[in-house]
Amino acid sequence: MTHIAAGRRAGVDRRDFLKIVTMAVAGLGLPAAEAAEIAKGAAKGLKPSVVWLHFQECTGCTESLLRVSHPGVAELILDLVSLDYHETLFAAAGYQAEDALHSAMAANPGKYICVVEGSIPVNDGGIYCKVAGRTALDIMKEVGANAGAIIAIGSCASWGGVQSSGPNPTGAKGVPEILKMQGISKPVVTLPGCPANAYNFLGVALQYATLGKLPSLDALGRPMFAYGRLVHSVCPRRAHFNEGRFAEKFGDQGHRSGYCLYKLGCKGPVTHASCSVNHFDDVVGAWPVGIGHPCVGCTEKSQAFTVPMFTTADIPSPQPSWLFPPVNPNRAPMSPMATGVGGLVGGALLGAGIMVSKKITAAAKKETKKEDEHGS
Ligand code: FSX
Ligand code: SF4
Ligand code: F3S
Repeated sequence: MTHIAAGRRAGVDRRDFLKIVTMAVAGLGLPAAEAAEIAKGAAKGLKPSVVWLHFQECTGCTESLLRVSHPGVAELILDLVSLDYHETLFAAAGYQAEDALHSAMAANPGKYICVVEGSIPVNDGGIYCKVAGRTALDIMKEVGANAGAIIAIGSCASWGGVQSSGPNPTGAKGVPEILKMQGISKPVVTLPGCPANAYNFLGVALQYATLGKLPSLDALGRPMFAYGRLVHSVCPRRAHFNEGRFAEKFGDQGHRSGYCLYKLGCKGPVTHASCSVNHFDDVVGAWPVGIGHPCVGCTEKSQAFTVPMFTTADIPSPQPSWLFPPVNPNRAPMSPMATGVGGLVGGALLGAGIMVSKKITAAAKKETKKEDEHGS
C-alpha cells in the first residue's frame, strides 16, 4: 500500500475530508455506525492498489462509474485507492499497460483488489476473449490467484450476464464460477446490475480502502447494504400497486399517469437492488422504473436475460401495505397476502383488462379461503 499525507487530498482539508467521507457513507446506504470508523480509516491515508480487468462486456459499468455526479464521491474513492491498471482509463497501451499490471501485482502480492468487468468464456479453451494474446481465463487465473479480494462488477462478471443467455455460444460464465473451476479460493463480492450501480462499487471500495474489510454479503455474494431489499419494497409506484392502478400498455393513460408497471412485466417484486433509492449517477429519476420502463431484474441471475422481459413476475413475498403511506386513509387495512394480490384484485373490480399470473390467482384463492375459514 502506498501511504499519503492524511487529509490532504484533492485540495480538501482534513475536516472537510472527514465530513465528505461521513456524508458519503450515509449517502451510499452503508450502516451509519460504520461512518466514524470509515472516516478514521480514511484519515490514515492508506491506498490499496486496484487492478481492473475488462473481459466480455459493454464497458457500461465503467461508463456509469465515471458519470457519478454526487459531489466529490467518485473523486474521493478514486483518491482513496490507487488505480494501477484499467484498460479503459489508461493512456498507456501495449507493453506499457501490461507492465503496469505486472508491476502492481508484484508490488502488492496478496493485497491488491482485483475488479473484474465482463464475463469469461470457457468454450474452445477460452479463445473468444483475449487481451494481449492471452485468454481471459488465463489472465483471471494469474491475477485472481494473487489478489487480496475480488470484486465482480456488473451482471456479466457476477454470473455471465447477457453473454450467457441461451444458447451461450462462447460458454460465458461469471467470476465466482470461473474461480471455482480454477480452484482459487478468494473472497469475491458480486455487484450485479447491467450496468452495476456505481454507488454499490463506491460503497465496497470505501469500506475496503478504509477498514480493510468487505461488507456482509448475501448467498450470491452481493453486499447486504445494497441488495438487502426488493425494488418493489421501496418503489415510488408502490401505492399504485397497492391500490390496483396499473399501466396496461406502454403509452396508455395509466402509463402516462405514472401507475405501477407490474402488468408490463416489472420484475421489481423479485429483484433485490438499491436503484430505487440510489438513482443512477445521482440524476433524480434516472433508473428504469423512474423513466417508465419495467424493471427487467438486471441484478438477478434468475430474471435478467433468462425470463422474457414483459412477462409478469410471481410475487413470492407479498408485503403489508402498512409499510407505505395510505392512498385512501378511510379504507380498511389489508392483510399482508391481500396486499400482494390486492393491486390485481382492485384492478379487476375496476373492470380493467387483467393479465393475472397463475400463481397470484392461486395465492389469492388460498388467501380468500383462509379468510373465509377464519370468518366462519
Ligand atoms: Fe455487463 Fe458492465 Fe451490462 Fe455492460 O461492462 S453488466 S453488459 S451494462 O456494463 O459488464
Ligand atoms: Fe414498482 Fe414494479 Fe412494484 Fe409496480 S411492480 S410497485 S413499478 S417495483
Ligand atoms: Fe436493474 Fe431493475 Fe434496477 S432493471 S437497474 S434492478 S429497476
